[in-house]
Formats: sequence, structure tokens, C-alpha cells
Amino acid sequence: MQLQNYIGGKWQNYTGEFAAVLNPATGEELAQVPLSTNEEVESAVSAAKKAQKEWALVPAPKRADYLYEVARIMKEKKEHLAQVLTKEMGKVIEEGRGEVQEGIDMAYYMAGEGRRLFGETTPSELANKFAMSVRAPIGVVGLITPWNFPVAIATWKSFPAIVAGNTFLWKPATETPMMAYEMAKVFEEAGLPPGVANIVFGSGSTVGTAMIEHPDVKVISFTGSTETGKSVAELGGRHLKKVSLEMGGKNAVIVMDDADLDLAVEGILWSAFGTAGQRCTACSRVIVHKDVKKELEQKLLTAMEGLTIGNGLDESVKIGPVINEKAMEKIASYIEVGKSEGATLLAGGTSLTDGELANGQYFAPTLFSDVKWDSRLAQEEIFGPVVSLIEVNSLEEAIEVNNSVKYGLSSSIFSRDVNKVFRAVRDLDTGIVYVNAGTTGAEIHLPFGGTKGTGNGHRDSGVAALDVYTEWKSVYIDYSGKLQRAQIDTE
Ligand code: UN1
Repeated sequence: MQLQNYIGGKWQNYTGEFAAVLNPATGEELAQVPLSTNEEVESAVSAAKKAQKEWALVPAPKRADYLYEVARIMKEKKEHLAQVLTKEMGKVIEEGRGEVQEGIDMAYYMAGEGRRLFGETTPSELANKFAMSVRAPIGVVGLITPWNFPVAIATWKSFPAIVAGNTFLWKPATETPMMAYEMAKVFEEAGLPPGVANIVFGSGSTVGTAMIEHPDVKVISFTGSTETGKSVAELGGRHLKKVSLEMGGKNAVIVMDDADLDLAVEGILWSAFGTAGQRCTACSRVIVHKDVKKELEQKLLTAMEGLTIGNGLDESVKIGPVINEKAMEKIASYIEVGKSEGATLLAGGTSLTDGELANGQYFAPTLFSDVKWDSRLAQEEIFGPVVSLIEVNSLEEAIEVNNSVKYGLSSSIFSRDVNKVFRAVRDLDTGIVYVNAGTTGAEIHLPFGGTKGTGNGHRDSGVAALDVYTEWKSVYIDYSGKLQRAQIDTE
């Protein structure tokens, strides 16, 4: 099947270059994705621009009605969408369903915003004058999304964008275009006016660059690697774009000596090996108090034996493949880094190729211990099922080690001591903090994003997402019948 761009409410007939989309669990070709050119970006931006003026005039609660319809259709198609997602991305079907649910939740949540989109009224310093600030749409927005959450992340960006009166152009990752294609069908079925939602498939270097450089694209929202995010920010800066970035993480679970260790093990397993470790929120460090280190190690090793690895479509499988060969190579290279840095490899560390796994991209869940906090293994994002145990002597040291990385997305602490917990919540330098839970599992009605190298101050999802897609407009209405000069006629 050859996918097609969705522009101005129409399926294009693109005849240029295509790339193959592979199922990471089996290696089979699922579809072909267009590698679009500037021309397709140009026509999508022009369709989006044309539609935006009218879309902005549709009352926000009516714009929201389309999102309720989107939610309803996604709910109806949930199983189908989850199956497609698992096939193209590899995550296990249970997580595929969870991700689609995240999109449904986001649709309902942002549809609700259509009846709020609160502005503010503020007293004027002058008599008989009314002052308010309202959220105004910005125009055409460009969305660049990654392969690890092919649908959820796109909904965090596109739904607030449209409820606020913008139109969008979405470039999904070339590894996972099928979910974008499915979402285009959902938008079509929901009756979204032509040009409000546009999807252009292709590479970051061509389509992404053209979007960022286009004068009619006013906002760029990007989720992906820190490396690519920096280039997006640089290019966006040169064109004075508002750029919202969500990038890498090197998230840690802190396990204190008073923690419920069995619960900590469950939290670590789920957040380190779920999605085969390919979440920007994935736990890739465990910072453990020295008094419970040995016991935690043993419990983790025992629990890891129960992890089943295979094709995510199989309901009994807990861990699916990683996305592609390049990812396998990167993960394998970090195993070598860990060994050369003197870390102790306790489990995993190899690719899995036996029997049915032979054609897929499978990497064994891996546990390193005795990892030095400042080693590359402990500092760099691996994006695979690899966890590093780092021993500490106190809560203060744990927090310091947590904060020593250049990223600041998610963190977690397992402790039964309320004093330690509150101190950690205050001092952990991350955008998301969990207590007695792993580092993953963000809910869509809270802001999602991080500090330091993870972001640039913006947030996806939650009410904070509206700040990315709206401009504050301050309005002063003078009903005194005379000219009143601010700062001067106030005596
Ligand atoms: C990501 O890894 O890019 O909190 C997003 C979570 C998910 C979203 C992760 N709800 O892990």
C-alpha cells in the first residue's frame, strides 16, 4: 500500500519517491511512505492558511464539537488503531491500546477546553475603562512528531492547536506514518473542514526544514532527539518562529532504604522495559541507597526472568522489538561503553535472534550495576531496554546524582518517609516527578515536558499546551467618552 499525503481535505496523488515502512517485529514491509518535497509542503501550507481564517471564526465550542466526534471515532476504531500501531512501531498491544486511549482522552479533554479557553479580566488603572486579555489563535502551525508515540504525541499538539483556532500541517516520523494516515481518515470522517488538518509525509531534512522556513508557518512544535531539536531551534530562531521542543531524558528512579522494594521493582520494570525502553520518560537509571542495593539487585534479576519478549501482537508478550537496526546498533554500542567503563553487566546485553525473533529487532532487557554516576552509561540517553544501577549513601546524594544529567524530564522516588518525599519533590530538577511509581505514565490533562536539555520552557498537553498555540491579546475598552492617557491621567 502506498500512503498519500492529506492536503486541503483531499488525498493527493503523489508519484515521487517513496520509502518502505517495516514491521520491527518481523521485518515485513507494511506500506510505502511518500518522501515529499517542498512542493507538497507549499500546497499544504497554502491549504492550511486558506482554511485558518474561517476556522478561527468558528466559535470555540463548535470547533470542540469536531473533537468530540474525533474522540468518538477513535473510540469506535480503538482496537484497529492499536493493531496498526503495534505493527508499525512494535510496542506490545496492551501499550498500543493505552496509547490510543491517551489520544481519545486528549480529544475529550481539549474538546472541553472549547468551552473554557479562559482569558482574564483585569481592573484598569483608569476610570470607566475595561481591560481584558484573551487567547487568540496564531495561524498555521507545524507539527513534527516521533515514532515512539505515533499517535498520542500528535494529539497533544494538534488538538489544542485546532481547538484554539489554528490549522496545522503535521509531519509524522517516516518509521511510523500509518497512524498519521489512520488519523487523517479519522479527521475526514469527523467532517473537519478541508485544510484544518494536513499531513505531509517525508524526511525531517526536506519536509521539516521546509515547514520551519516557511513564512506562513508561525509555530513549530517538535518532539524528538535533543540533537535534532537543537537544529529545529536554530533554524526556527533564524526565522523568528515560536518553537516548542520536547526532547530527550535520562530519567531515574530513586530507591531509598525505607522503600517498599517489591513495589519499586514493579515500577522499575514497567518504566524501564515498557515500550522496550523507547520512551523519553523511560527509567534508565536506578539510584539506590547502599543498604538495600543487594536486595534490590536480586529482586530485579528475579523479576526480569519473567519478562517475555516477542511480537507485540501476542497478548502474552511483555516486551516488543526496538524500532530498527540503527537502534539495535546504538543500544549494542552502549553495552560496550558500559563494559569499558567498568560497570557490572548483571543481565541481558545482547540482541535476541532465536526462532521467531530472527527477523525482528529484539534486544534483551539489560541490567548494569556498579555504574558510576558520571560515566557515559549514566549520563547519555540510550533509548532502549538498558538500566543502570548507581549506589548512593543518602537522599541528598541521590538528588544530586539525579540532577547531574543534562536532561530534566521525569524522575521518581520510592520511600515511605513523607519528609524525604517532600524534599525530593522540591529538589528533583525535572518537569515530572513521581512518588512510589516509575518514571512513565503521564496523564494528558497535566503539562508534559522537562527542564534543562529536555525542553525550551514550553509544555505539551495539559492546559499549558494552549500557551504554545495561542497569543495573548490585551484589550482596553474606554467608555469614559474622553481621551484618558495611561500613566499620566491617573492622579
Ligand atoms: C514519550 O516518551 O515521548 O508518560 C511520551 C508516558 C507516556 C508518554 C511518553 N504517557 O510515558
